[in-house]
Amino acid sequence: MAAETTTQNLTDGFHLVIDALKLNDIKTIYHVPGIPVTDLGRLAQASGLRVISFRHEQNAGYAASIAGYLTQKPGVCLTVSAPGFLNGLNALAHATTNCFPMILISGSSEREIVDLQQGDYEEMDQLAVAKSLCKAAFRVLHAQDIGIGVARAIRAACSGRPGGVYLDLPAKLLGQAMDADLGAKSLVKVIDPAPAYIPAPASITRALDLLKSAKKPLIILGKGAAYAQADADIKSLVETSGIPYLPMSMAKGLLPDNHPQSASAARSTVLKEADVVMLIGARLNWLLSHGKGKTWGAPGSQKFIHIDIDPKEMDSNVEIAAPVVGDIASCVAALLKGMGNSWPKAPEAWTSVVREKANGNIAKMAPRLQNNNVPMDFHGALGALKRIVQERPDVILVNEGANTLDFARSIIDIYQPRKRLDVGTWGIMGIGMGYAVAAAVETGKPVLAVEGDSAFGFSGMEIETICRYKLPVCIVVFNNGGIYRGTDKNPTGGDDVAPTVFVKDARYDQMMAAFGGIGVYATSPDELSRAVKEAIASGKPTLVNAVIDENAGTESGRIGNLNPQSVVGKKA
Ligand code: ADP
Ligand code: TPW
Ligand code: MG
Repeated sequence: MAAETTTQNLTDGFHLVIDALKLNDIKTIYHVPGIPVTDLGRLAQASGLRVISFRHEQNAGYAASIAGYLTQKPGVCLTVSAPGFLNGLNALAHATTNCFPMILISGSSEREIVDLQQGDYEEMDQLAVAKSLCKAAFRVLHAQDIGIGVARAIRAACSGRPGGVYLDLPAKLLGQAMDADLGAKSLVKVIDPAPAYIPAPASITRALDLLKSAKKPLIILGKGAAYAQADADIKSLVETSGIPYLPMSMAKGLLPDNHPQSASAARSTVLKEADVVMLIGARLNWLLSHGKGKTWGAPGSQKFIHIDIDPKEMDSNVEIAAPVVGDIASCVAALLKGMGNSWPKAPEAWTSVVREKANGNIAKMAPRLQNNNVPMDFHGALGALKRIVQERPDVILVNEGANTLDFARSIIDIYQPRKRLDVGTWGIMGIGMGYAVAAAVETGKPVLAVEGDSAFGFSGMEIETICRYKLPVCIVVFNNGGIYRGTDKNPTGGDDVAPTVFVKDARYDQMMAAFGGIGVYATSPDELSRAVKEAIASGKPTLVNAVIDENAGTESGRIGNLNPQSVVGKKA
């Protein structure tokens, strides 16, 4: 009897971690089980958290990272020690680079043994390894500190520029007991995890003065703007100003891509000719050619307004004439207020040039998107998918590959915010299935994952996860038999195929069938279209193997120029 009473009044590390997450409104854990966190996953599920169990931690981590982007709450990934931790670490670094809030929680071995390097099971000084790859890293040693540890992790992930946070939980901590009442009192509910960061009024005036002086203004929207969820105000800013805007890849859909002010189809013209460029949640990194060079106008001919929450981002690549440091919702609201009711529209002489250029390019492209060639080319296949997304703008598009990525980005219009998820700042392969799982889990919306055959291979095993959780995900593998193309030859004439080439006529659809999903083999845009429409309507896990002409792609898609060239031998 006495023993029972004692047990009832105790809690332990396992329960405190779960209670701390729940107290802070975390609903889902992306996970791979094993020592020492198997019971943590089980108990989390028993307590009502949704635990999505993956086949590889990298995919669980990518899922957590994009859950953070979609919800503004840290996505949580839970892994085992050393190897599981390292598998998850890639995604943690990715979250940090892309400014997504995420927490990687890994179990770890005993400190006493790790620190003396005595060879524990999966021994590694994980905290030390994680530190340089994330925004913050913490370790909790005592059960009574779990509440504070989780609170610090949440604050670090969400506040300021969002990013990845590592939380190290040694095995011994999880089993540590403490008084249940004291345990409950030790938990911390994080109040206002992402405090508003109000821009200085002078910075708003400076920005508006510069904007008003512009003859050829341009707005560039980045994924920070999409993350900020200030959708109505951003739309209003663009429309009130009448300024042409360019969405970065994941900012597509903040305003519908068929918006008359969209300059996507006139990208090279606007980047070269604009005289004032207002960046909203977009960095002047490689994706924007660092704001200089031949993509842009002559040095000194362009002035920049930069809206970002991180003051260190200002002047990172070029001089910023009007830095506006603050959170995007507050900054855009302040700009709108400053513009008032009689703000002059951007000069018609400029906007009409941009519109004509864009319309001309769109018209040029249109017939190619209608072709029904067999084998399919990128335009025929993507034309079919474009028409489907037009009918179903609620679909979330996940996209990776080289040609498959670049063509899909420019061909498939997006109509709603945060409906396009892709390779992000690093241009990485492998986000596909993790993103697809999290997008379905977090939003309940249908997901369409458009994947190069190489890209798909990085996370393809998670189609079992998609089938297991019966998620409304339709994957289209653009199967051109290799990386960029399926046609490279081994110049030595040896038995090995070229490094970029895969098995001919591979049947990715049969992989899906192996797990009880629907596999479809499609050779024409019509067949592709039928299969994807059915998948979206039914919500059943589906994989369409879309046979693409193996000659159709180009080296590295649109970024072939970044490949270094050998000065000695020419490529075969
Ligand atoms: P893209 O790749 O779309 O160009 P980036 O990832 O380069 O976008 O830039 C996103 C930027 O948005 C980062 O510099 C980040 O600091 C900023 N950011 C993210 N969230 C917010 C926010 N809520 N308010 C202001 N800036 C933000
Ligand atoms: C983690 C390098 C960039 S694009 C790509 C690779 C391997 C695959 C392109 O082939 P795919 O697309 O997907 O079949 P397509 O349509 O052109 O044929 N490892 C990581 N990230 C990157 N970016 C690479 C390797 C790469
Ligand atoms: Mg390919």
